[in-house]
Amino acid sequence: MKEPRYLVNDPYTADPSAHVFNGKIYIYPSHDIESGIPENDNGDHFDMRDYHVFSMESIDGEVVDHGVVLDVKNIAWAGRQLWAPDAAFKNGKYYLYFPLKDKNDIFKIGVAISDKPEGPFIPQENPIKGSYSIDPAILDNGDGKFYMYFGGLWGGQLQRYRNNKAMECGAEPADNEPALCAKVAALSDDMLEFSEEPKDVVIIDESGAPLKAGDHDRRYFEGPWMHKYKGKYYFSYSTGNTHKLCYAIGESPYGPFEYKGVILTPVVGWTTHHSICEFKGKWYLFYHDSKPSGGKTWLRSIKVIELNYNEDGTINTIDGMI
Ligand code: FUB
Repeated sequence: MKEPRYLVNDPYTADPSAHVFNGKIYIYPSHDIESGIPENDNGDHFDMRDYHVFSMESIDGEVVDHGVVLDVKNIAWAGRQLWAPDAAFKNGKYYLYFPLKDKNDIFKIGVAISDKPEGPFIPQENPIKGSYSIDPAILDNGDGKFYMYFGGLWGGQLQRYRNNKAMECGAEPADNEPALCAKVAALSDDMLEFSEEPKDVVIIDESGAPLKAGDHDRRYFEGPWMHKYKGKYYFSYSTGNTHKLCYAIGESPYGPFEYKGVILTPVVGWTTHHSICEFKGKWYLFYHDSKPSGGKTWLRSIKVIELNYNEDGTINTIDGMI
């Protein structure tokens, strides 16, 4: 697969989290809509209200839309904006994790449960205790343990927190200070809470120093993903205002992770958000761009392309414009 494939033409979709369940690929994306809200750095124009789930039996096969699987009006604690979700499977149940602003306009992370990968999903009454910011991504570590990676700057509100506590007035650190980090927390056995305080996902450079806040080409912004390849932990993410997908490699779910390079160069659109998934012996990058909507940053379309590794475990960079 040399060329990317757009997966869904209608509705607009973004932030595709792909997993293989029961031998099929399931995709859990955001559902973009035309909200009419002007574009701003707070992301108010991303005013999404529900989720669809999509599945496919082969990478070039039919993409099935399973319809609305969770609606904001059925979430008791909801304020607004259902952003990028992810899903996990454990002991016969499927869990959908989603960021949503509460009634005070503060992003928290919720969880909803289903017996089937395609939903529908029933939300819990309250968000996960101690959760904040956006973009949950779940690692099934294969040893019975599951970890959530999360966090996103600016509209995702991560800059408002230090040491898991909200601050009066949050901003990114000065350019020469360590960058803010994504967070990671192990999940409880029932998958419904954190079993520990979230920890920093530290990305270091080749000298072992944490990336600096001013290093906009490499520092973490949003959209975390974790996958394992040949026993190593690959943490990948968006650099936000420099519009790249980058990756860093570590020895454990907690890192630290050494910066290794760019997976995807900028796409048409502002946001870049992805997942990485192995299916039938090949690796794939799921991502989105705004080409089909003519560049409207809030109306995105999900795509897939094959991902290739080199012998040394580095990833070949993909051109975001193809
Ligand atoms: O889709 C809304 C937000 O845009 C996501 O949560 C971010 O990762 C960015 O893609």
